[in-house]
Amino acid sequence: VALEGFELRVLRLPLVSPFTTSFGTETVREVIVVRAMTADGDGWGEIVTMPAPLYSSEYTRGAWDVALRWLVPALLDRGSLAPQEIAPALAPFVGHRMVKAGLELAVLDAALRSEGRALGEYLGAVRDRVPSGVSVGIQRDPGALVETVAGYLDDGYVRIKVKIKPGRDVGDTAAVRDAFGAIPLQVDANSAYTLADADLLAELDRFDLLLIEQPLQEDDLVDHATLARRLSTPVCLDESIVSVKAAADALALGAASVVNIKAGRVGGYLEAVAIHDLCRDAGIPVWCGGMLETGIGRAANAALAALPGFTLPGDVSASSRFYTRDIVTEPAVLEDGHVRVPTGHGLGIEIDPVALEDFTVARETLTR
Ligand code: OSB
Ligand code: MG
Repeated sequence: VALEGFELRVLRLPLVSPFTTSFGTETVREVIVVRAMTADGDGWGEIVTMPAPLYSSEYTRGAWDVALRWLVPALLDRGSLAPQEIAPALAPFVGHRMVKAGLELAVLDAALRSEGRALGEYLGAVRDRVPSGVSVGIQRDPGALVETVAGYLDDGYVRIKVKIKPGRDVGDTAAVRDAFGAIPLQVDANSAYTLADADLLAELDRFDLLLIEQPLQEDDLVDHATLARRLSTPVCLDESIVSVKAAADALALGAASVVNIKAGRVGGYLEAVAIHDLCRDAGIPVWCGGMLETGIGRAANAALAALPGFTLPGDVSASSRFYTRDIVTEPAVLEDGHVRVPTGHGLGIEIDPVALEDFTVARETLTR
């Protein structure tokens, strides 16, 4: 596609309720929305950084700076690029994968719209809807957690993921298991533990969890392998899987028996497909993670999660899980515990221009 410019906006979308993890609490989703302007029309993407570098080293102000100072100019210098040429064009710049993913998605959307193709079909989707899991933040106490989970089960979510941290792990998990019996249940520690906590984490084995997600640090691959041998609960990696190379290393070491795939974390939807392919060949189940996406990234995640290797329900929830008002005209909804894979051209979404404007707090445009 012939690139004419990129418009970047910082949006602030209020959350329906605070979202607390082991690394912090969010009450507003601050996110960067990308509009790729091409000779064949616009495309939309989303840079899923958070305001502070707590989940990963990336953060919104840094993403904004590196996008406008380096990555967008590099793409505009090239002039015309196919979607699969975006990642190679940006490869000289180290890291900043969420920024690369957001820019690539915007160009992908523009290219596929102009070709009249849907993202799902392009990526290799084999389903028209995907099972929907929900990520539940740390609540005031285990009783409040049970109440919150009950609401999501009522909504129809088919899998519950509970956020844990030291002091809020075994008790919270026990409360949910005791209240709801044999529901599909997993936990996510967001790197809150060390190998010294192995005995404590082994106490979770009695809850028959689908998996424990990212108990240790991003670069603790060997320690994750050691922990995995100690636990009967399958170890799933999120933060550690930053590329197809990192995924291959993790599998070779025995550091993960399940992989969470997030396009933002790995530098784009095309890299995400490569990780899917690697894991599928290795017999490792994968599922689609989330970053509290707006309707833009949420549509793309549904398409990705429809690939054949995504054999576990993902964090692909309805827009209403996080937002009362989204920036797309038809936000993702929960139907019988599933989210539909969009079939319209590109991402299959239309931006609600009024909502987009209402949530915008900063804007910058670069043109050729
Ligand atoms: O670890 O999966 C995570 C949200 C922000 C940062 C990291 C994570 C999460 C979630 C929410 O768990 C997943 C979602 O978008 O539903
Ligand atoms: Mg996670």
